[in-house]
Amino acid sequence: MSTAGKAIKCKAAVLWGVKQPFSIEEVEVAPPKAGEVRIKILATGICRTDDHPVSGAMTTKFPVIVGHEAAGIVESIGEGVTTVKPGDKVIPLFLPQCGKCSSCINPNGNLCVKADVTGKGVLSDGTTRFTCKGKPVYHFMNTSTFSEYTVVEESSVAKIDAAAPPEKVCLIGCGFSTGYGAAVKTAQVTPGSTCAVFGLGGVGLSVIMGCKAAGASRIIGIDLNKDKFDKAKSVGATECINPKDYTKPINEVLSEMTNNSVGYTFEVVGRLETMIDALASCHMSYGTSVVVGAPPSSKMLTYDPMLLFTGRTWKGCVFGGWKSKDDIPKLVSDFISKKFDLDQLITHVLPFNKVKEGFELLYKGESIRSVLLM
Ligand code: COD
Ligand code: ZN
Ligand code: ZN
Repeated sequence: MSTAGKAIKCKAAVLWGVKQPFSIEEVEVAPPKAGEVRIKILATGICRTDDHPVSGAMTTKFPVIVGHEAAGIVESIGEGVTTVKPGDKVIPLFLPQCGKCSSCINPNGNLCVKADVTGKGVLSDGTTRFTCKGKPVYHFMNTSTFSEYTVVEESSVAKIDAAAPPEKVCLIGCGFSTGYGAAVKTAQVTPGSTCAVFGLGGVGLSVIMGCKAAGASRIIGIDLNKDKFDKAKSVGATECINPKDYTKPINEVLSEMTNNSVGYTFEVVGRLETMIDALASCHMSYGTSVVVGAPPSSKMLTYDPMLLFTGRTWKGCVFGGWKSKDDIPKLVSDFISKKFDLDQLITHVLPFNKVKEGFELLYKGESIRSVLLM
């Protein structure tokens, strides 16, 4: 029996407040309104940002359903939707692409105005599509994927190849693309170049994969935890160093190691100190440094402007610089044609009701990415 046009009752992980545990609840998911799409989620990854509403690092309205890195199938569409249809395999987009705002129109922009950066938690008409125990439940980052069904706007969903394995390509919805794009799209790493990647978590590993795909000859991984080195080398780092093993500043260490030829550096830690270290470590005249890690909120940094005056380029990017709706289908095709391997990033696969265990693995630093199967 078709569910189109009717509310669907299903399981979702609901957060009732800051520092509260995830609670698996029965929720009601309303049918999509005009311009909206209801998706049956098949697999969703756990990203650190999903913990921000729990810890209070990100302002959200409660109760809320988080989750923003997923793959699923379109269950039904609202009036006027043309870019997806029921049965299509899709990836929800935490960074929408409306196609009309100034970022979307410019070939080099991707931070669409429809992104929910302030945590409004509602769709365009100002309401939510979820209810639980008679209360409205808020959306998160336009996606809310920790639910068997979710409703998103058409600008927040991309159709992908029907053959794509959801339990792997869900990572293309956030972590993988953020790192990989920083190298291939934002920095545009050139063949034969030397790259240095600060921070070897899942996003840093994805940066390394991007540098490798772009043909870099040397990729130096940098982390305070040497346990991260083996994985970094297996995804493409040619060598790894720990700043704690040196007394000299890390930019001098890198310059000596490479005969002063580091073309590209990436900050994938999210700390002010490493942002400056990464900037200082790229070549003074032709180097480019990309800030990938989200900076701590309301912090300013001071740096020597001579670092820029001499010729360095300092850039940042959200979601790797990709235009989500256009580029995600291409990244999925690249995955299917084995341009990169996502298995290296997926350390744990758990059933959806083990969401708490998934977060425990993240807090203990035991996982790179955990994927929940619905
Ligand atoms: N020097 C070198 N390495 C360090 C240092 C340091 N001073 N301090 C910590 N590290 C290492 C840690 O040992 C760890 O290995 C790594 O840095 C960080 O890795 P993880 O596993 O904590 O985190 P990731 O890779 O999953 O994500 C880190 C980011 C900073 C990229 C992430 O938090 C972030 O800011 N993402 C981008 C923001 C964004 O795009 N958000 C939108 C949707 S999520
Ligand atoms: Zn994320
Ligand atoms: Zn837009």
